[in-house]
Amino acid sequence: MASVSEGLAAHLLAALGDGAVLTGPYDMAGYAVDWRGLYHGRPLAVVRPSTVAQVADVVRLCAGAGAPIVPQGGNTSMVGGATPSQAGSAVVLSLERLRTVRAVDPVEMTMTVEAGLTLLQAQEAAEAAGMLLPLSISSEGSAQIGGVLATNAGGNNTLRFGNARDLVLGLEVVLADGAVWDGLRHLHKDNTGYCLRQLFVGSEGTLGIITAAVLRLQPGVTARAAAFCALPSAEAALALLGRLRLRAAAALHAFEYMSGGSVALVLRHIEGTHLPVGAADHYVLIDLGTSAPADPLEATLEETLAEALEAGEIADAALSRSEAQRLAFWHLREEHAEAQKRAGASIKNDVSVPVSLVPVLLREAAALCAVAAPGLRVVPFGHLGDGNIHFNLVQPEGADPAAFLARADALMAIVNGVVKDLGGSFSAEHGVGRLKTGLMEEWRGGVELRLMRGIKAALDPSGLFNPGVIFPGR
Ligand code: 2HG
Ligand code: ZN
Repeated sequence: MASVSEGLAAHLLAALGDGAVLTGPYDMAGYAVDWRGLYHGRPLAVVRPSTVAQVADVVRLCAGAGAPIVPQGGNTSMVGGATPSQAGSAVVLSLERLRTVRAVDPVEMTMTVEAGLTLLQAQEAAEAAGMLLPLSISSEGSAQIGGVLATNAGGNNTLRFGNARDLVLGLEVVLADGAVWDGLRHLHKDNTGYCLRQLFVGSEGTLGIITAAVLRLQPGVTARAAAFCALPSAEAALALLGRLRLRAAAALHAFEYMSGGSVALVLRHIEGTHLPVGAADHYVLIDLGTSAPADPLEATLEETLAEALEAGEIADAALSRSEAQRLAFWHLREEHAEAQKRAGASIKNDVSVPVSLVPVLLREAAALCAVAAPGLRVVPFGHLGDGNIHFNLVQPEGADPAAFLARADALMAIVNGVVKDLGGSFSAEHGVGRLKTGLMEEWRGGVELRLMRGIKAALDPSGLFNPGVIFPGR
C-alpha cells in the first residue's frame, strides 16, 4: 500500500501535471533552504501551480491528507519565513508560475498583478504605463508580489509612500478550505465591515495564500536627483533629514543611512563599487523624485546640501550627474546584505525606534555589543527616515562562524534590550518567520497574542498554513 506522502504526491501530480510537482531531493534543494542558509528544511514535495484553481486544488488535497503547506515566493526571507521544517511532511507551494499582469489602469492608478511576478517586473509594468509602483527593496529582482504582501515589506520608499500594506486595495486569496476569496476590488473607499485584506497582509503565509492583488500606483517619475553624503554623526543625519523635509518633503523618496563599517564591507566584498565621497563614520543616500517636469530638484538638493555643509551637518557630498551615477549610489546601498553575507556569519537585528532616538540606539547598542563580543563587526544601516535600522553584527574576522552564531540569542537580546528601552520593535520589516517566534511572548504576549491566535484559529482552524511561523511553541 502507498504511504500517505506517496498518495498525496500522486494526487498532486494528477491535479497539476508533469513538471509542476517536484519530489527529488536535487529538484527540491533550492526551495528547501532560506537565502541566509540558516534553515535547511525537508519538504515532502514542492508544487508549482500555474492557475488559481490549481492553487485551490493543492490546498484541498493537502488539507485532506493533513499535510502542512509552506507558501513560497522569491525565497528571500531574512527570518526563515518560507522554509519548511525538517519533519518531511510539508508541501512547499511556490507561486512562481502565477506571474500575469492582469491589468494596469491609468485612470484609477492601479495595477492588478499575480503573486509570482517579481517586484521588479511589477515596477517595470507600472513604468511602461507611465506610473510608479512606489515600493522598493534590495531583493526586488527576486522577491515576488505575494511574498512582499504576505510579509508587508517596507524598504527604501516607506518614508514617502508607506509600507506594502498601504498600497493594497484588493486581494485574491485561497483559504484553508480551498475556497477562493475574490477581494480584488479597486475601491479607494470601502467601509463595509472588517478590512479583510489587511488580515492577510503581514500574516506571513499563516492565514491564506495570496494569489493576486490590486495595488495603488503613483504618477510616473519624470526627474530625479540623488546625493551620497558623508556625515560627522548620526545626529547630523537627523538634522539633514529635517532640513530636507522642510525644503522638499513631497519629493523625498528615500533617505538611507549607512555606517562607516557597513560601507567598508561593501567596498571590500562587492566588485566595482567605489566610494564617491571622503571616508566617514556615517553616510546617507538621498533620492528625490518628482512627476512635475518643472520641479527644480537638482537645484533644491544642491542648495539644501550647501546649507547643510555650512551648518556642519555634512562633511562631503556627491551629487549624481547622470542616471548611471544615481544607480551607482544605490548599488553601494543595495549590496549591503550581500556584502555582509560574504563577510561571514551575521546576526540581523531588523529593529525600529522613534526616528529621533536612532542616534541613541546606534551609540548604546554598539557600545554594549563591543563589550560582549570583542572583535565583532557592528555594521548598522537602513531606513533612517522610518527609524528602521538593520543593526547587524558580523562575526570577528577569521572567527568560527558556528561559534559566533551560537551567541546569536545573547547578542540579539542585548540589542533588543536597548530597543525596548527606547520604545521600539524587534522586527520592523522582515517579520517574525521561524527565527523570531521566541520573542513573541515577551513583546506581543497577553491580549495581542491572544487576539492573533483567535484570528489564526478562525481562518486556519487545522493549522494548515506555514506552521512554526509567527507563533511561539509550535
Ligand atoms: C535592506 O534594507 C534589507 O537592504 C536587508 O532589508 C537588510 O540585510 C539586512 O539586514
Ligand atoms: Zn531594509
